[in-house]
Amino acid sequence: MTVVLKLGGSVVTEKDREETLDGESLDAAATAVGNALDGLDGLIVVHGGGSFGHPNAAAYDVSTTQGTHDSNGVLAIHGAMKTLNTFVLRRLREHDVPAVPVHPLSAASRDGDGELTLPTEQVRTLLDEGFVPVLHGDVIAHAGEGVTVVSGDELIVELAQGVDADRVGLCSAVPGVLDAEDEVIPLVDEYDDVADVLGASDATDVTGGMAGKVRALLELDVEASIFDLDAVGPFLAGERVGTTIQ
Ligand code: IP8
Repeated sequence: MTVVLKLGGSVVTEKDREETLDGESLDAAATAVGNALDGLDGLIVVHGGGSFGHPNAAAYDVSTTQGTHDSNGVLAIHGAMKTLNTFVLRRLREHDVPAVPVHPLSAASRDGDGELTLPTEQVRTLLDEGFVPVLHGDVIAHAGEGVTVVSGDELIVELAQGVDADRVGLCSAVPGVLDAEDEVIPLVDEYDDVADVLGASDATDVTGGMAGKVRALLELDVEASIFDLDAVGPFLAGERVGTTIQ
């Protein structure tokens, strides 16, 4: 079983305090990954930007569609994401996960229509060789725009297709897609059914919050799940948790 797991930026960072790690949550996620690894054929981890990527992207007015040609902006956003990636790698490696970094800026691009291309041969080979590739939201070359943001949510869609993943999981700050009474909606198969309850994100988020996640996951051929930190272990063990998107 090959799994793509995204650790949301709001899980692994303090979303309201700039460039601050949520070390406890990251450690809990890394522990769950370390415990589950033997039961999987392959695992790719992707993490979001949280308080590292999003404030820097906002400072340079960069989103997934609005770009910049300012190399200072490229380095500020990419540098913050690399710093966060180093923290994530370190925690995973402390739990005996053979995690290695793959930086989207060096691999992915968008054409003039904003269409994303992410080569996945290197990720597939890393998986085959027993590594756990760890990617992250980033800035990438974008024809006509300079660079724009690529979100972790976009990456998991490309990766799941590129490596033919069996399951996709997205660990967020909430236990799933919530209805008006804050109850988890177990299954979403139509965006319009949940459009009303998908509100705005509570902190600077240049890539679309929960609505963007649901839209991205609905594009997938494989089943995807949205859940919170407590469910990472059960998800990796094969259980149905949180909201299933199909
Ligand atoms: O948190 C965004 O990734 P996301 C990354 O997965 C940047 O949307 C650079 C803001």
